[in-house]
Amino acid sequence: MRISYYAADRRQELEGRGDILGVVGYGTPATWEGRAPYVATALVPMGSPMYEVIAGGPAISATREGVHYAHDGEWLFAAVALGAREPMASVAAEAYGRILRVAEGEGYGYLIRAWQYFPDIHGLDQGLERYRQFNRGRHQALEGYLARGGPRPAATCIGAPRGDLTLHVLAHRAPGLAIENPRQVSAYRYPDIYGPRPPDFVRAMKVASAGREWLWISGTAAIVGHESQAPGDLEAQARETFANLDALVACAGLGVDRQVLAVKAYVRVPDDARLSWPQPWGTAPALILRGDICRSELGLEIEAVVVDGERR
Ligand code: 3EB
Repeated sequence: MRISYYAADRRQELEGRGDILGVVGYGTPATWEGRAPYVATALVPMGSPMYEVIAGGPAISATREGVHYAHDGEWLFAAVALGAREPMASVAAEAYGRILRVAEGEGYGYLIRAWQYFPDIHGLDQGLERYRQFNRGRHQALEGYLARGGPRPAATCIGAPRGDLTLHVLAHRAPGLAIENPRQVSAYRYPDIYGPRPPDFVRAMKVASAGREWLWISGTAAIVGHESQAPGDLEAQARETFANLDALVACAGLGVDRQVLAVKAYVRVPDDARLSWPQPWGTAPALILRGDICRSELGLEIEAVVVDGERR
């Protein structure tokens, strides 16, 4: 598995490759000529349009139930886009339902990582914030999977400026190991002051693959316990966010040879992109995107992939 960011003008070289499991576009065109599944998100990066490429072994691509997916015998990437104007709980349930049927049907029955973007995340839908409605629908769709012992994925959920709900996931043939953060209440145990259903995700997922340990870290913000920290103070939010990221890496028990492969940061206000980044986060390939963090008082969220460099 490889994760890389490419400037959008390198599109043609990417479209010809056969090892790509999924391509995620930020500020890029709606269409794609290659075989790999493609998600055109409505999120726009700082700077110029970019493609994120998740590559693996020789990939088989297909479409079912409107889900574009590809798999390489170990990993499956699957993506779906649905109009986001209907009740958000139904849209979320439909998106997760389709993705789960496809992943389980192809034999990749374990969700590792999910990304979900949709517009107007703080808007009201039947008297409840759309993000909270999303959590209701996600939970409904995941109930059977969780009852079968399926682990919640690591996840990111960000408000986009326009467009559809896009949900894309990585699933694996074997389950990952959930890593929670001792500084934070597990999100799936949040009290109901954050909505009738808690968000179904874990703070990070660890997976053994190609002789290495892979840590997929969820979107991570300035939350300690279950409470948002330092509303309105982005520098302080950044410090708490990096402390949360460091705590997750420490808990995951990766070796000293670990390496941050890729980072994505989401900032509510474009000017807030000029943060100072501590090591090891500051030197990794990074994409900074404009997006709405799902709690309106928070201005920053950061996700990452860290790999243990020692072959076992
Ligand atoms: C938080 O920790 C911040 O609903 O899937 C981060 C990552 C957040 C994923 C999700 C929400 C989600 O609660 C928000």
